Amino acid sequence: MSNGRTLVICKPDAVERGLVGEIISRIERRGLRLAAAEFKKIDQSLAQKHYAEHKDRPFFGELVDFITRSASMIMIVEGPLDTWKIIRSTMGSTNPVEAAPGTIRGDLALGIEENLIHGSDSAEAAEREIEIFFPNFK
Ligand code: IDP
Ligand code: MG
Repeated sequence: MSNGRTLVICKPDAVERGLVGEIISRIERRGLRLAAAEFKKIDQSLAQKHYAEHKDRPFFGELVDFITRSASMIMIVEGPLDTWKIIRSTMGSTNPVEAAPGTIRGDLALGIEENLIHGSDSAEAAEREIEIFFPNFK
């Protein structure tokens, strides 16, 4: 398994607010690179598969509605070992109120749901999520 690739999504709020360029720019300036990208509206079944770990959480229905409401920018990001960790530290905490200044969420978001960006939370999750969104990527 390669830790050098991870899945990143600029969520619908990022596209709607015109922050996709800013987010990609921060990722690139950190020293990471895009390996694949697709701009599309995520459908219900893909959203449910992607967020399966949260299916019993009270906010699951809202989360699926949010992630499917308009287009997202879905990307494979490449870098040195533990790229998923580098992305997670660049993103900041899930709740933007707790996210450190200098992180994407800490600088640009306020909502716990509308927090702009998804990044895989382990090497195993990265592999699983890349397979969901880019099944033909080798
Ligand atoms: P992560 O995106 O930082 O990995 P997760 O716990 O995996 O955070 O949650 C997935 C997504 O679900 C979050 O990014 C956010 O959009 C949404 N979410 C998480 N917790 C809540 C909540 O308490 N209320 C509403 N939405 C939430
Ligand atoms: Mg997560």
